[in-house]
Amino acid sequence: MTIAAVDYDGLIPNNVALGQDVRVKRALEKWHPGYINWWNDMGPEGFQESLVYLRTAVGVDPKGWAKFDYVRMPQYRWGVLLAPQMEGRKIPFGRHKGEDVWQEVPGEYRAMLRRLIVIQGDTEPASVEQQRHLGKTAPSLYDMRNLFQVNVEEGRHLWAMVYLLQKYFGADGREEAEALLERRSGDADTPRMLGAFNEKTPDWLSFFMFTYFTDRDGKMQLEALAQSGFDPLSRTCRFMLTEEAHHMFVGETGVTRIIQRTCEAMKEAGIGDPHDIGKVRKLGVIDLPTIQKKANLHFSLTLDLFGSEISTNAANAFHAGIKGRYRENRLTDDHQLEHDTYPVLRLIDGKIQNEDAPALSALNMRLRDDYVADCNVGIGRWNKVIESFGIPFEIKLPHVAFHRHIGEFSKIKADVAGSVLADGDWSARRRDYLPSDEDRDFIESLMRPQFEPAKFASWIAPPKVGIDNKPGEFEYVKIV
Ligand code: BYC
Repeated sequence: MTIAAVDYDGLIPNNVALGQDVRVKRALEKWHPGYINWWNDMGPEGFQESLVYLRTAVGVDPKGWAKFDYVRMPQYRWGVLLAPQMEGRKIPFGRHKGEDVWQEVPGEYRAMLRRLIVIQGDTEPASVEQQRHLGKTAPSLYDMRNLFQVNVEEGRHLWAMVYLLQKYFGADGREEAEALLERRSGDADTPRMLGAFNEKTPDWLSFFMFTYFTDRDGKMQLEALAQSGFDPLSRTCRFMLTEEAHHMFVGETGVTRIIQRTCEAMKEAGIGDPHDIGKVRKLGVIDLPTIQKKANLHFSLTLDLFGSEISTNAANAFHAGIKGRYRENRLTDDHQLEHDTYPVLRLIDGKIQNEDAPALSALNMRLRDDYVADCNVGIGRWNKVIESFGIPFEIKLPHVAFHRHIGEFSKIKADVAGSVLADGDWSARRRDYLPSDEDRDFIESLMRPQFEPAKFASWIAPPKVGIDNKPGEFEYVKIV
């Protein structure tokens, strides 16, 4: 394995020898102003002149790939970075299993690959658009910096996909790269491609839930694409995963700190009943039942991102060697799955039941199962905090049939335990499961900025450690 040095001399930092690839270099340089215009129009609102203590990728060696420094966001060095090429890598699954990986796009899989890369690319700017208003209500400079770090890295992930489109898909790729800058999250005429990326992220609890749940879909999908027989895609996704880990850290620790603060305030005030919402809210913290409702919302919206439980697209992509399973290389079956089955939760005669389906068709379901297991790990940690205060409350993931818009359960209404409800019952109980207008208004009322170093809004505890081991009073953003 050789680690190519990153070239920082040109407009676009890269480790793909862009200097010797005049066609792609020109295409990316031509795309660059449109990207900066998009960032200025749709990236974080305000703070563009502020100095933000950001990490920038300067290499792809897992032992030391980033450096930290104050940067104005529009001057961030968005670059094209691929994980090192692995000598002799073979296609790990599907009908081409064991053949050499492809360094060029196989003609027969061109459309399929392009579609997957475009969908992946579309989510990156979408999330920046969704989060663009949050800077002005940041609960601390530490959190503001983390938001902007996530935003610039999502921008870099867009660059990663655009590089693949420009390099390997000719004129179609250039058109798709332009279209990625034209769609807008939530726009009635030109929305982003996947449902969850057109939802609002109106407050910081939503932001942390989004980075916990939705960025975790990013992790699962990138892990599946990192297995790809198309080696440039695999290498690109492998490096994106390195950055993605921080985004989920922001989500998990953000929610932990909110829970921590709520529990502390309840204890100080001698409130033992977590359902005494009125009293808890008077303390200026977010009650645990509302945190649960936000988790219900973001988890269910994110489940939709896995597509239908039974999917020919997923079967074809696996069979072709284009998109694998979560950590395919650690699985011990034949990696072809032509004779296997997988249990799929389906709606049969109005009841939710498991049914064995051909394993190839059930790959979205399988990835979703891996995702749910991964979500539960951090939730266990949230519950440990609540337990340590002796408060009788447990955050739980809702049933996978709850509040779905894609797939098997989009036709029914189910409660959080997975019982099928009549439409009238759903309308009556919806506010017990999902944030109501009053819940949203309450959370919004707390979203007041706290921009003094070392200070935090009333509803969130400080982090245990600073970014880059900086001390508590460190000024993560110098606001201009
Ligand atoms: N909304 O066979 P089906 C991330 C469409 S997140 C709207 O059931 P398939 C990030 C589907 O396109 C990770 N449409 O599903 C996180 C298809 O349409 P066509 C993003 C949907 O194709 C946070 C039709 O329904 N990456 O990185 O097996 C911040 C039938 O589809 C939806 C990827 O998703 C939906 N939710 O699987 C920043 C990886 N679901 O083609 C970033 C690439 C399905 O028939 N994408 N449809 O017109 C894929 O692997 C697959 O496209 C999907 C869907 C998993 C999304």
